[in-house]
Amino acid sequence: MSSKQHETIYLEDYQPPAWLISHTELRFELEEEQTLVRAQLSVQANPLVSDKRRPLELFGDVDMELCRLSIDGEILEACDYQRKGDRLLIENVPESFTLECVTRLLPHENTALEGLYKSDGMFCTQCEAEGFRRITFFPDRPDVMSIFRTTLVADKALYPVLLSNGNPIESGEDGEGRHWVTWDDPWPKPSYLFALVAGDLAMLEDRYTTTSGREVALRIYAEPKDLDKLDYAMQSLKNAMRWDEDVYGREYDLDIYMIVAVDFFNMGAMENKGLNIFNTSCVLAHPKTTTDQGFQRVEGVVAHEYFHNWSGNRVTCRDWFQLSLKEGFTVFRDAEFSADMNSRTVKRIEDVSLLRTAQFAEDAGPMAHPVRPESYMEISNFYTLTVYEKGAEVVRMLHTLLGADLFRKGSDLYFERHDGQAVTTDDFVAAMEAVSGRDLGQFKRWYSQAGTPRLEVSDSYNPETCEYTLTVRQSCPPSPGQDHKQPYLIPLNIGLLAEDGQELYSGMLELTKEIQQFRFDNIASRPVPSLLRGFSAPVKLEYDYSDEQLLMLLSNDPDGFNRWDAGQRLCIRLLQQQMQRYRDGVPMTCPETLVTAWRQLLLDESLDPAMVTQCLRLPSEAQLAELAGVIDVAAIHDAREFMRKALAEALEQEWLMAYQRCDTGEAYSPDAESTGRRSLKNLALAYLMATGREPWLELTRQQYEQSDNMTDQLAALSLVAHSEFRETAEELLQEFYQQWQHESLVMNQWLAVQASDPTEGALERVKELAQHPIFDARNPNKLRSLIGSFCAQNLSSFHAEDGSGYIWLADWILKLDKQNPQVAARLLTPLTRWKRYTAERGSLMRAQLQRIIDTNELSADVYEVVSKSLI
Ligand code: 0A1
Ligand code: ZN
Repeated sequence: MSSKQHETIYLEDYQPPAWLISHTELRFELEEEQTLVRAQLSVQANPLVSDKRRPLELFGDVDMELCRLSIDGEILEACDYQRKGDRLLIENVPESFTLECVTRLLPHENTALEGLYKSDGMFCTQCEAEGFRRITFFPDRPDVMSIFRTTLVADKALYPVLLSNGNPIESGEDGEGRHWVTWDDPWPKPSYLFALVAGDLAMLEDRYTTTSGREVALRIYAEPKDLDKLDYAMQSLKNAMRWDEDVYGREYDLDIYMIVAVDFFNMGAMENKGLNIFNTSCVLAHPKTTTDQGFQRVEGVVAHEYFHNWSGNRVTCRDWFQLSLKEGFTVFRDAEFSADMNSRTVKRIEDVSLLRTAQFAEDAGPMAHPVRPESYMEISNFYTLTVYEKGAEVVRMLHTLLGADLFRKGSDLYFERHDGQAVTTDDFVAAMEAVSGRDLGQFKRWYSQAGTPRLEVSDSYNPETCEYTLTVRQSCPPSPGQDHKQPYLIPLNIGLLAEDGQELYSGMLELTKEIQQFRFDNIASRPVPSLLRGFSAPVKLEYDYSDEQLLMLLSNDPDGFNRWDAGQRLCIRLLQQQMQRYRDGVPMTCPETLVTAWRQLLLDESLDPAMVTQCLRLPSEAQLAELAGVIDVAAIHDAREFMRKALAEALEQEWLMAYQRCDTGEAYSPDAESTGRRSLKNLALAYLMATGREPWLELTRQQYEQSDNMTDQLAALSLVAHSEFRETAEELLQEFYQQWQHESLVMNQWLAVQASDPTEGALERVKELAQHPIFDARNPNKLRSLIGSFCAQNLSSFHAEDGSGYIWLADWILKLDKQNPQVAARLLTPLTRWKRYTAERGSLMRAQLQRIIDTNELSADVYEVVSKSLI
């Protein structure tokens, strides 16, 4: 059994800090074998806390070596303090004093990638959420904000660049080839926003002038070989800075803004004050090595981290239960930015698709939690789709309910009231209440209740009185620890359309009760309702549409999002019918009505190719799984493959015409229009390949060989790699490897393409790839590309009947738990959903979870996820 007891932390136990740290001075002696950290903290009793006898509580990793501890110059002996787990307590300290602490770190052995570690020879840090306690003993909690001054000392030849937060104020050399730089950050910040970097880095520099005239130096650092991949991130950064001034009135507040790209990183990127650290996958971009999706991710993540400077840094979180205060708001901000830079509707479709597949599945799984969780064992497990994406939907609903102008007034008030403070989601809502004069008490249930609400909508029409009535019933299924839910305040955007598509009404309904009726007068004939326009709330909406009504909405709804959604509803219904046929052993069919509707979309050259692509993409296997009562992997896979092939064959000529139309031969550009054309071109190619006919293999191969950009090359590679043309698949995969083996990010794609190949023998292939020289099990990007893609993208192979996929994943989890618990806990997610699968598979999955929990000394990260999944 797991011998280690992991403590649960509760929101209701929150206590303000008894001790504050006004200033923190840090000195890092960075060496190859060790790093010595000297920390000097100016400590004061918190005037707002009356109990003055509370001991000074510092956090420090259990394995961190404490070399020296002193108060006002007097050394403390071991008997003067207590170390309990990751806590260090000192009793009877004066009202105000200087605490000095020296710790010894071994960054080169740090494989967890939290605290100070090495990535490809450079030193870097990751302190959110609780990484600073792996650097020194500190009140490592976000409501303790301090002014930091940091000196880095290192070998000048190996680490010519020494960076930390704020501005460099002094530097020098100390003989023996070592140099030092002191950085000063004038803004008080919580320890999770501290960062340092030391390495041999190349830099792209630019400038930005804020509206009020502040000159800001923009510097993006990377390994010298990647210097040519930084322009897009720089342009995105400047766009984001301008956008935040225009849309939120927020300016940058330091003289330098730095981004550093590192290859070893647990997440996407980190908003450390003035010194963002980025996963290379979220900052490097070049047409030859980066896909359109990659470009969009860079733009979005650069903006996200920049926006945190206000929503997260200037106003931060009181405690980690409030994580969505900064993350939900910042995701909403970056989504709106991306919508303004590209196509608004396409961005919305992409975000909603992610929410419906992954976040809804989280809401229905054992780790379901509210946007503001009530308890956790390991906070790293709560950097979730619920906190980020559903949190962003909650902010979006406030925007919808208040309207853009009041929302802006509310955000102005929030920033003004709380600048320099660590606050709660209640404070955010209070600002919105103050500017709108509304009571948002009921709305706050979105923060406290978990689960995806369900809206059942029915209607009636009286031709004599011309009255149309919508009846809406809301409910929300139970989730762990919450059996009964109270009704939510839900903004429901709708339209009413006449049968010829003319819009009779459009507006927002506010739902507050379990059952509510809305009456519309003067409606001349029975309308077709267009419901939940723009996905105005993160709910599952049910209404009994006929196929004809969906087809009508697909071609006529003025709301682009709902046009797409109508098509998806129809496809889902048809796919579910095929799944039933599959189970009944009856031949599957593809209705002519669908073929006709798709033909129209394909031939209409006036439509936006990006939108057409979204409409002609079948719902993913993951989404069909989320919608299923009991997940039958084989039925989902076969029904979807059947439909893909049927639509491929029925529209072969049209796919070819679309391909040719979009294959313009223009030079690569990542703008929305060209991206849209490439997306339709590659979708058409995918359908052509789905026919299994040789000429399309030739066309795909030609595209592979002739394309000048990674989007087209990778699309062609993955089509061939996932096809039955195994010989060509092997050949191209090998060729691609030869061409790109020195580009780490491209190799991640190469691994992911193979890991998601559903054809026979997938597990054997991924096992071999794990032995391949380019695979590095210490690099989270490589783990995500191979293990993550296989388990989450390749459902039919991962869920092989004999359970071999589950055993393979559990083997990895046990190995990774010792090395990088955060990544291990994340990769584990697919196993935790065992209750959703058919009985045999479910019990095989459960058996592997049991095997994991029966192991000694599990990390809190993995223990929390596994133990909650087994309840
Ligand atoms: N605040 C970052 C996310 C992040 C969280 C934890 C990390 O390390 C374990 C790293 C990054 C963001 O929202 O971008
Ligand atoms: Zn964030």
